[in-house]
Amino acid sequence: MSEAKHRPLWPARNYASLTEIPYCASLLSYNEFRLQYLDPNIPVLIGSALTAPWRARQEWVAPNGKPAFESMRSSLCSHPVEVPVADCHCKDFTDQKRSTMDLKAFLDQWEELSDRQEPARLYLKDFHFVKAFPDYHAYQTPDIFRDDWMNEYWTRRGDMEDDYRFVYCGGDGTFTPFHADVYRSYSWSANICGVKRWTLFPPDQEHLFTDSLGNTVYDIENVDTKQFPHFHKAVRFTILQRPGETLFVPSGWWHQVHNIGDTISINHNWANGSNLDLLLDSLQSDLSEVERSIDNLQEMLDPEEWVDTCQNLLLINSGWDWSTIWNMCMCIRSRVLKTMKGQEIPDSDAATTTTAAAAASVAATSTIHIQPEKDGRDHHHHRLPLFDPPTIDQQPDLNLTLRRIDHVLGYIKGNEAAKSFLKRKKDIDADQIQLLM
Ligand SMILES: O=C(O)CCC(=O)C(=O)O
Ligand SMILES: [Fe+2]
Repeated sequence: MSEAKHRPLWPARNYASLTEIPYCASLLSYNEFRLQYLDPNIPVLIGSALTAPWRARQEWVAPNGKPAFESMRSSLCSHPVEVPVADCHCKDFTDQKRSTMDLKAFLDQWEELSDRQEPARLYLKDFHFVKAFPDYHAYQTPDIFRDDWMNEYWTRRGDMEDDYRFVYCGGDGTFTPFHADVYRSYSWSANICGVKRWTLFPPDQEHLFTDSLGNTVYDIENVDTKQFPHFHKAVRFTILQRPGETLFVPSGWWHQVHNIGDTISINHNWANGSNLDLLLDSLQSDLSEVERSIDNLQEMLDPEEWVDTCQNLLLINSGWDWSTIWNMCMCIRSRVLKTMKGQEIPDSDAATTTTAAAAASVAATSTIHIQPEKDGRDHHHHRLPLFDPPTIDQQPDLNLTLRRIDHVLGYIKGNEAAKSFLKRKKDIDADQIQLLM
């Protein structure tokens, strides 16, 4: 057999020799990005050329470098838009207290504070911008980040309950508490205006910032040394992200983010074959935590009820269960197989077709559909599809991708509880169930 078959599916990840977060002033090719940062799971800060053409960089920033409040109000606030906001002065378990408000009201109060040069407390975060403004085209997903299975999967599913494409807006002093991203996904974060100070911690240091009850540090600048006596030993890197710059945040790196001055950023959570093993670990460890927390119930439930109860809780607590990773893998597997057979070549030309046309072309070759426009109308010819599928040269070798996916499917097939759960799940295709036999 060919040597490729025996190559490890994931390269070793080793952070010991890293002395600072690399900065890349010029644009990176996909292969440079994959070999130097994505596969080794190392952060990189990329210069502002990457975002220079974006509409957001042109229309959301005033000549003085502050947010272009008036221009944003006029292009985004012609109708009420409810946005999520966090109160940075109010801790709520591991997060900040969340609520929602109207976008215009948010911009108005922000501008007032900014004019008075007062620190802010409300932070507009996790705003699903593409979902709210599908025709706006504030930015284009950079080529190096387009192999994105999470957003591809949720978009192809059509119900769009979940996507991971966000806008953040916060005044001076707003911050995001210490965390690692959901599912151990990657994130990329592009600063539109303002400066962010990031502190990043390489993986596998959780024991230094988790107490005996499982609580983790909330604010790295205010750590209770009695509760977390070893926190000071954790290796960390601090970096300033300036206007236009984009940070790649690797899988499983804990981080905290502070806004310096008025800041707007765009970010995606994303995942692909390069961190699929880490996603699987993360699901497994979230599940173990759920099982531990209710292990007193196990003897009262029959085995199927026990599995279903744990999966239900996992979905509520962590936003996913076995079917999420299974369905995502199947969705990407089907797209990859079609590409290999030459049936569906993802091409950046797709970006010039209408959403309805993109939906029809995907529907013709896939069992998973992109939903056409709700009103059924054909919306002009300059629309992007709701996600930017990677071209062949914006993803690793497709054979490697298939082997990675099959590794995860194989793991699930070997796990009796996972298998029995999936066989009972209604949203798994009957022919996919065959694969579980
Ligand atoms: O910009 C922020 O406040 C948080 C961003 C973040 O946590 C991320 O991109 O992963
Ligand atoms: Fe994050």
